[in-house]
Amino acid sequence: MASTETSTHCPYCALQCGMKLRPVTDGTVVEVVERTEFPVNRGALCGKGRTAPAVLAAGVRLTGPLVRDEGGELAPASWDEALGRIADGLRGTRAEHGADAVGVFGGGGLTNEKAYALGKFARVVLGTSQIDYNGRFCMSSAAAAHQRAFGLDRGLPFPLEDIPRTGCVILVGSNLAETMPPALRYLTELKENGGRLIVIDPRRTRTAEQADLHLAPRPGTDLALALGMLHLVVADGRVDEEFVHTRTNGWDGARAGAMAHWPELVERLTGVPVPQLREAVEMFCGAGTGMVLTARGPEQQAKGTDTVGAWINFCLATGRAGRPLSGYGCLTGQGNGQGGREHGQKADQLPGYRKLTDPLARRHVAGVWGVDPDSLPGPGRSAYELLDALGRDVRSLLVMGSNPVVSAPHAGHVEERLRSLDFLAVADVVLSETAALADVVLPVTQWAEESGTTTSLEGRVLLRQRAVMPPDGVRSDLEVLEALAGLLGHGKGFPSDPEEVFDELRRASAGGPADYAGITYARIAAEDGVFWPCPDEGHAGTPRLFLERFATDDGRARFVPVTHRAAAEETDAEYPVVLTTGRVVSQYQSGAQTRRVAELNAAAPGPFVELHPRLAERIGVAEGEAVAVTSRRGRAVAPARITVTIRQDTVFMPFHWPGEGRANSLTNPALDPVSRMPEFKVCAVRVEAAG
Ligand SMILES: Nc1nc2c(c(=O)[nH]1)N[C@H]1C(S)=C(S)[C@@H](COP(=O)(O)OP(=O)(O)OC[C@H]3O[C@@H](n4cnc5c(=O)[nH]c(N)nc54)[C@H](O)[C@@H]3O)O[C@H]1N2
Ligand SMILES: Nc1nc2c(c(=O)[nH]1)N[C@H]1C(S)=C(S)[C@@H](COP(=O)(O)OP(=O)(O)OC[C@H]3O[C@@H](n4cnc5c(=O)[nH]c(N)nc54)[C@H](O)[C@@H]3O)O[C@H]1N2
Ligand code: SF4
Ligand SMILES: [Mo]
Repeated sequence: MASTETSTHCPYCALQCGMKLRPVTDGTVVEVVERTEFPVNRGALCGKGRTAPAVLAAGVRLTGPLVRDEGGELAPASWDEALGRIADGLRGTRAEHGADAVGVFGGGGLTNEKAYALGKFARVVLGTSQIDYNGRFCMSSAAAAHQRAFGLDRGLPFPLEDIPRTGCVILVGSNLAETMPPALRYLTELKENGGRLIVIDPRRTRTAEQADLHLAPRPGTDLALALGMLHLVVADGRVDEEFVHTRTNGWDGARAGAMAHWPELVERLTGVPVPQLREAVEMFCGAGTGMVLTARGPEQQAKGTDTVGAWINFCLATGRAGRPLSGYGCLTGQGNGQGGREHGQKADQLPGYRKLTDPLARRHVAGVWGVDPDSLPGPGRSAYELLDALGRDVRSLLVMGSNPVVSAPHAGHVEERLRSLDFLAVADVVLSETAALADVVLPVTQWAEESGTTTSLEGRVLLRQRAVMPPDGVRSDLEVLEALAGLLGHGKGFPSDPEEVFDELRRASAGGPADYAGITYARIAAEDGVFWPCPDEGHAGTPRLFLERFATDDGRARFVPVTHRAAAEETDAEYPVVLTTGRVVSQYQSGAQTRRVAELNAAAPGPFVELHPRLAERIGVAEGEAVAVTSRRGRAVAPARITVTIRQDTVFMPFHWPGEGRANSLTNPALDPVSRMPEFKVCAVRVEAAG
């Protein structure tokens, strides 16, 4: 039956595991079949990928538009009525309050084609500067640090297959074993090859259990930790002077920053003993090659950009960058987290990773779009700032691919802002908590029902292919944008065929930092994906960046001088415990999709508060009893999960659930000054027995 199997990729995370889909007739729409020949995951999938078809079922997903009726209830409506209401809503706001009173909120799960079309729709049809997306909450700090140091942002500058062949990996705040299970193989192979693994995480996670050395800093102190390790590199004479001299600029400033962070101070700030710091430096520098990989732990902090910058400084000083089997990389998170930040749904950006403020970039993209460069708006607000402005400066909002009621920081406030809008439209595959607040909900097609490209954490552009026809009553995001553009006076320029959109994206990206000009659907299918930049069809693509030169004007990497600073909110007598947040293996993000899958709910049925036995004893709770967690912004209650694998001064909550156990009722929306990333990973709380 091979002819009926379609090769595609998982709808969830940035690993973008390859899979095949086979139509079935027993009520389920398709079943997942192993795609062993795809090199990244070789057929392996986590439970989320394996069960993804469950969300295609009619009883689970949206199958027709909903419009809020006079009684205030969401009721079934025709597509004409729903689209007409949206066009009226957006047009009305624009007429009354100006173009910038209309906002757009996108998602890093959207395909490249959708992200591109959404950015173009905002700038050309709505004429608004107010567009941003949930990727701002994801890897924006690493992206900003990449740009600063290397002149280019591609999460991993090398393919995953290089990891097992390096000498030592430092994994900072990544729980790969739960967030990208099939990728754990790369770390297992590293160790089989004699390589060493250091994991830095305040919790002894399933990932940390694999490590040769686990450092458990207090949340929010990674910047001090990285500086302390660089201090030891200098003090021990381990700087790669030759590399620093020939391939970098700015070492003196970075060196001075590190020298101010002597190990004893770092021990006091982080709680990591000096001997462990030394051991880590010796392990890393003792191996001939090495990589530092960060994920959300160090990045989702109000100093995330500087923290990643400190790790990049560490790599540059030790000569572990821009060379084979060495380098700094960020493990991007969402399905199209990489591509989603390249093609224009970000507030300051045009396709091809061009800058909205660059006159040449504006002229090029305006040329492809057939508009006057001066008609393109300037940069808008970042994601949290946009959500915070709702109901005030921004009065109508279109959401495509995000569920901020659950996933945004200070979510109680964000929910209130969403409710205060004059008009809210949400395109989603399910009735998410955000969609439930909308005036109009549009049901859209899902990954198995449409084609499109995503760019994985490796910078590998991949093709998802349609395996089944969508149910009647459901339209694709591209069809939605085409129809809305038409109603708003732009009958041309918004094709709904993904390949046609991709061909335009290729032209718009041509010559830009993320150049897709040479990538075609046919090539991707034939070659297991193509790594950007790929400027022409004769170009092989670029799996490895920076080996000869960095992407700066003079080809040299830039050290950035950084110094440690406190978290935006430190603990005190009233809020004496640190809260950090993150993920569990069986739920995805806001849970909008995975909370609708029985097998996943059985494995991860609800929120919890992870805490150390000493803390549990102090507040008088036993395993499974309700714990109330209170911050300056709100309160959440969830059962205790008591474990010695977490620091005594820290509690952890996953953020996948709405309602009483919503972790984001508590989190602090303090923003990084460069990336505008909120501080999801550290705030001060009080914990008590709730019984
Ligand atoms: N199962 C599952 N997989 C996913 C997702 C999902 O929702 N569920 N989401 C995808 C997406 S979009 C993303 S962004 C990735 C995220 O992937 P990860 O970054 O691996 O996930 P997190 O659980 O957010 O955070 C990782 C670790 O950071 C640690 N941490 C907390 N605070 C700190 C700190 O201050 N410093 C350090 N060093 N570590 C800290 C936490 O204890 C946690 O173990 O996962 C992707 N994969
Ligand atoms: N406390 C805390 N909060 C966090 C984090 C954390 O670590 N701690 N992590 C942050 C991170 S890294 C991220 S990435 C965000 C993610 O947070 P969200 O943006 O809420 O992510 P999802 O749950 O993936 O939301 C995607 C929504 O779009 C829908 N959807 C899926 N595919 C499509 C599509 O193709 N088209 C359309 N129109 N809709 C689609 C889904 O059903 C879902 O409702 O959460 C952030 N929030
Ligand atoms: S690891 Fe990520 S891409 Fe792979 S199956 Fe799981 S969710 Fe899907
Ligand atoms: Mo993410």
